[in-house]
Amino acid sequence: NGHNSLLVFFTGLSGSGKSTLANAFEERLHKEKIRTYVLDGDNVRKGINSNLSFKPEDRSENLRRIGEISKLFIDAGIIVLAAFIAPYQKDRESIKNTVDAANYVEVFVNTPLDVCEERDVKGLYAKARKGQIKNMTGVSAPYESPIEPDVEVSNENSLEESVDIIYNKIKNQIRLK
Ligand code: GGZ
Repeated sequence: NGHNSLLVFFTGLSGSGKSTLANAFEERLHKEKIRTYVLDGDNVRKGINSNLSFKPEDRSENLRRIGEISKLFIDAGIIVLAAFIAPYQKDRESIKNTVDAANYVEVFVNTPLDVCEERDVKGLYAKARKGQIKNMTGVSAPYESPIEPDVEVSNENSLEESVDIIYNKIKNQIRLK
């Protein structure tokens, strides 16, 4: 009856909808009685990673720790849903190696910058444009789009559609074992 544990890693710009999607996907898994844990900026950057900034080296260290934390949850039989910008391909690859490629599903939340910037939920883009925040992804720091994501969704998909797309992608992985 056990299921394979996994890391479903949501990458995309600030405001792309990663956390919203991770939380909606979690609800879907709970309906199937699957145990999950959501990792995002709210519980990781405010806690264990509160000493880290948005410089490239600190983003890498943020993501290294997220990979190691995910590995522990996977060992405990839990499906991890992680929502982080993760702008560098090399950091995403490191995470994939840490948890093992077989346990890693990459979801590219490909909402364009202009849409994210239009939303600007936290006002960060406006501040970045005025030079009040440095290293803002998409404005003054890079975002390297995933080369071969396992799943790609965007603002053109409804939340329900996106959840279905991801669920269809992983359903075989979580039922076999
Ligand atoms: C990008 C920033 C920045 C800068 C603060 N650049 O939309 P949010 O607010 O709630 O989520 C973003 C979060 C990004 O943290 P991550 O840990 O996901 O980034 S990374 O994977 O690159 O380490 C955003 C907020 O932090 N935020 N300053 N300069 N996002």
